[in-house]
Amino acid sequence: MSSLILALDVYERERALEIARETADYLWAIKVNWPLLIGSGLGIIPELKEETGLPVIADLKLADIPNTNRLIASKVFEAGSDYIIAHGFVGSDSVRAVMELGKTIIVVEMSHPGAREFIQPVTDGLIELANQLEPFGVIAPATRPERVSYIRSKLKPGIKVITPGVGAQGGKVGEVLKAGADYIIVGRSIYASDNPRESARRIYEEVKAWS
Ligand code: BMP
Repeated sequence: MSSLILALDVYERERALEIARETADYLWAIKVNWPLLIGSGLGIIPELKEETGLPVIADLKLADIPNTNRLIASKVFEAGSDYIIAHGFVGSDSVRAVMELGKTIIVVEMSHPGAREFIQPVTDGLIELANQLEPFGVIAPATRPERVSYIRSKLKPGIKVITPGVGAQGGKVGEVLKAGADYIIVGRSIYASDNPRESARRIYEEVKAWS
């Protein structure tokens, strides 16, 4: 089974469906974020599932009070999303509101440089939150493999480590898998390349070689 997740950050429905179709053979799941949801609407979720047969992760990075998180997550799970990504820093009640409705991934540390300012100092608390709530998985930064190892070492074994930041942000497949990542998220290096299918295939082969 593939461990590659495509971050399908395009606006247009047709383009999203075409890229999904071309790359599906090499993917474990497709991640949809605000660009695609704003550009194409929630209806893109069941369309992607029907087109590819793959799970869909809605990367909403929910960060609201429990009631609002619940109002949003219920519609997105109803639309067919298999997983929702939520922020942990808003507290366990807000995350629990999402987890009660479906499989959830908690952000414990982000991949961009600015994550060092506020998120990294609270990563330990977010790991503790994840260990207490036992979500499907957590987000950890492929751009900092040493942090992926650290997060993996502190997390309960069953919780998956899902790592964005490979490719365009500088993260390397081999390093992040060696550090303990279960899944790799790749966006621009696939969807913005001249040949998304070939780019997905190459990354898939690299993941396979390191797994
Ligand atoms: P790209 O490979 O083009 O950099 O895309 C990465 C994807 O993962 C984007 O959808 C981004 O919003 C998401 N992401 C990230 O890059 N870093 C994080 O810490 C968390 C994310 O969800």
